[in-house]
Amino acid sequence: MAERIRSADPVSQRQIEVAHAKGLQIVWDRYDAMQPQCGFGQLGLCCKVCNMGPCRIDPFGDGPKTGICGATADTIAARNLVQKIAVGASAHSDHGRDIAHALLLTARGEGKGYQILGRRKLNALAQELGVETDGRRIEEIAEEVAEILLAEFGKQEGELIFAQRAPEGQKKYWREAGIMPRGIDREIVEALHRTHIGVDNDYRSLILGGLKAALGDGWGGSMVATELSDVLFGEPWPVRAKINLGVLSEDEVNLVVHGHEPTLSEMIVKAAQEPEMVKLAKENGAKGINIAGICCTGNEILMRQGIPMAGNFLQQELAVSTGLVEAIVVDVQCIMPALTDVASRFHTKVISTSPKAKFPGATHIEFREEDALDIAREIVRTAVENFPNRDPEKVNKPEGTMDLVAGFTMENVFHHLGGRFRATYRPLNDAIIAGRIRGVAGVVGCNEVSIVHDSAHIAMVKELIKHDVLVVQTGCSAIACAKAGLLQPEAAFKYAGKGLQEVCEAVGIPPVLHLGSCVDNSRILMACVEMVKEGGIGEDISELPVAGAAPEWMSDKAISIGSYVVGSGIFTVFGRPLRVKGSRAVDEFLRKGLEDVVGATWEFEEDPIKAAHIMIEHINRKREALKLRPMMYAAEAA
Ligand code: SF4
Ligand code: MSK
Repeated sequence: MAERIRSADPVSQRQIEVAHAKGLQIVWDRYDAMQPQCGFGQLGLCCKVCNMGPCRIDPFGDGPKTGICGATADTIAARNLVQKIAVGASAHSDHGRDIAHALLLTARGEGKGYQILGRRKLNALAQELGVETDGRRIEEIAEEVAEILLAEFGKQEGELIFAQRAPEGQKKYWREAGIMPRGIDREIVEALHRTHIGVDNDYRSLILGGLKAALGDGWGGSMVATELSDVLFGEPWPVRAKINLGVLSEDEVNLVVHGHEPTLSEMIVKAAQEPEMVKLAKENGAKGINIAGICCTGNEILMRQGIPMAGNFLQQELAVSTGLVEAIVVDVQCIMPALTDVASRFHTKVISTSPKAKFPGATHIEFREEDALDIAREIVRTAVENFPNRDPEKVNKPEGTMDLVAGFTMENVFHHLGGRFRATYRPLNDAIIAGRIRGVAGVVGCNEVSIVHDSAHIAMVKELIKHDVLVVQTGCSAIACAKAGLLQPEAAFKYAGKGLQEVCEAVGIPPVLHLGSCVDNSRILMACVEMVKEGGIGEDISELPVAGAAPEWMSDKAISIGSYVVGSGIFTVFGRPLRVKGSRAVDEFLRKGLEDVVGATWEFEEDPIKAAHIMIEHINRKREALKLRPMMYAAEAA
């Protein structure tokens, strides 16, 4: 029987067929086996908050309209959503805490192998935080910066320091709605407390509580993660690299890093480059050591070092199914438990490293920042010594890679758009004002198995750039579009509208900019701050001609990101709807009611082309409100 098309990426589609030919059960098969999925769960109407339940509300027939305790569909749907926001915000924020901790140890000389490589960023942060720099060693400055930002997690009162970076208009919205985050952890705990039985039963109040926790992620946990990763590992700079399963090498040791935190992946790259390790690889019959990334830990080392990417979320099992992977090293988030099962069919070792994330069947080599480089060496050695166990009979080398440019940041886009002597967002704002660029869209988020892998990301982004919308990306969405060739300067001539093409050509950038990992969505917030500061296209973020989207989202982190992006005034379209459709009130509050509260709303649209046009219409309305000129090449673009 012919294989169903599961992926828009031909390399992945071929590998799915290879995996099936090998008799492997992978994510698409498990999805099929799970059908039909529970409609109550999909509508957000199943409650398991207390032990009198589970309760489920019947939205259509004569069944119960409240839970046993009397909770309505509105309460249950909102409570479920808030729990998801809290989980997503906690994941990002715990990541941010780990980076701050690694910086603190490094500053104190206790983080073996790390160096403070981002001096410019450190000095800028020191200035912002009021840390004295004159006559002080870089380690002293870094220690104080890390201590101040670590204290943001446990802060009980006041307002988050980085939230002060937002334009006054946004801060006014937050203060008036009572959702200005005080401390990163505090807001997550409070959001969860609200969802306990018999606490917050007003859907509006619940959702605002969720937004407060999410804002603590975007302007707190995630922003700390991004800023301090830049301090510790250096600020990214545009870099060319290769992407897709074809980066796995036939004659080298393939060590795949998967997860999210750069503290480990950076050290693995370092260890793999050491001459003794390369020598060991040769002694074991390999030509060298090939590190490749999956998901965001890959994005981190791609952005800073141009390390190749093997793929995104739905490609993790496919990478193992090549038979080429000596070790897949995982830390936290988005790692399928099924990996160990697929790996057991090959010589591949799954190496878990986080005390927070253990996997039955994996080899656990626990990571500690204090011994980071030694542990990374042990992991690389384990992979290298596994090379002779590779079974050529089981190897299917995937063909196909794509070139991309990654490594854009709020600061260096700034540099690129402004030119060396005009470091300013003026050229971007001017291009928007003049109607060369319609606006800017952030297209981010995961893969989701019910959607043909990567298809929605690629279709949406092509439609946006065709209509002169500059696209910024992070996470698995960036990986999807990179594999389709959209993250290289040449893509402007192939796919972009004429106005965007002119700007890309003048500045030398692709029409789609890779800004990094999931936590680096904070770079998108800061780019919006800079656009407001530069002037002429809105007094606060909610007035800018910008929009956000996550067409293939699936994780709780994506829900937290969507929440803080909407909460920060950016209209956002998700592909499949949030699980709130069982409550018309909650759905309408998210899609309309939030406009008055934070200046932006959500929309849900599964068709990526329709979704792109919803974003374009939104951007057009913002342009009209700002009385900007008509688009220069509107006729051609449309
Ligand atoms: Fe049922 Fe209420 Fe308990 Fe939820 S909190 S499980 S609706 S009794
Ligand atoms: S990895 S959260 S699948 S983007 Fe950041 Fe990708 Fe989504 Fe995980």
